[in-house]
Amino acid sequence: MLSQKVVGKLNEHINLEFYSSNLYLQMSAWCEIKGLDGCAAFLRLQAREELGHMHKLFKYVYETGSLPVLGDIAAPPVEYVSISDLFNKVYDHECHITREINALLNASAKEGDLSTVNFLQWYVAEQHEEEHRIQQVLDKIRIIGESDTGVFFIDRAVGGMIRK
Ligand code: OFO
Repeated sequence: MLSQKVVGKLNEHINLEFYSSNLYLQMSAWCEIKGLDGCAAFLRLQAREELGHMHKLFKYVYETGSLPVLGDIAAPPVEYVSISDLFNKVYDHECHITREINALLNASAKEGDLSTVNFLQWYVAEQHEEEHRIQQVLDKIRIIGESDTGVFFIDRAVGGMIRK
């Protein structure tokens, strides 16, 4: 049984994961129309994973006898200046999500809700992995450079990072 406070925060986080999925799907469209199909595929997969994170939370809330509630989801931005601008925004967003997960975990611990603390450990590990993966993308962009040819090789490198 979850406290109302924890349920409210879990529901807020369900929406954030939904937003993350929409954000990355929208970013994939920007990449597609620029001919960056490797980056687009990387972001589409990321969008699917975020949807999975949302469903995992949704299931946890109803499995513990509470009602998951979907709220309004803001529209994501549609324009980016460059591929580095886009991936810097992915990185900033992931850092934001990490802070939110940490706050959620701390709030659950304060409520003495050890089941939710335990459940959220998976998200802590996932955030670590995602921040690292996006940092790797930013490293590749920095090393290769964003000349026209550079962007071609960045796209190939990012496409090659897709997890099978
Ligand atoms: Fe949902 O994994 Fe990052 O944001």
